[in-house]
Amino acid sequence: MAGEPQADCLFCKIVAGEVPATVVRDTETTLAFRDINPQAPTHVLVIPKAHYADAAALAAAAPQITADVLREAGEVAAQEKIAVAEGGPGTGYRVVFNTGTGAGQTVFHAHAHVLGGRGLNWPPG
Ligand code: D5M
Repeated sequence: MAGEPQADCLFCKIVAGEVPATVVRDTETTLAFRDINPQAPTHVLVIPKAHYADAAALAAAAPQITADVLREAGEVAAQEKIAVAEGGPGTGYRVVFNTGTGAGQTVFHAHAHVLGGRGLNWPPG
């Protein structure tokens, strides 16, 4: 059920401490940890501790936790010193929710990718 821990979910296991992760921020409702396969010098995942399959399910069921995830994405960027509003390549950051396998989602527990520390192209690949 949405919001309840899922036995077969990798990120629920990270929340439960059953799978190790390099945690950079921890709040009552969210956890932020380094991506195991970083695509940029800073690549941190921010997840709700409660289980929702993707960003849309999270937003539909839990707007406050959605806001918590977005606020924490900004806090991660500030902590990583990439939250530069006006600067050149390598400053600023991107927050991405891959949603659906066709868009690259591989873990079906909602997560925001926080990417920065290098130039980021637009449109993304
Ligand atoms: O993003 C899922 C991301 O999760 C992907 O970038 C790899 C990352 N990942 C997978 N396993 C781990 C562990 N154990 N720790 C940290 N990061 C992990 P998606 O948008 O679903 O493709």
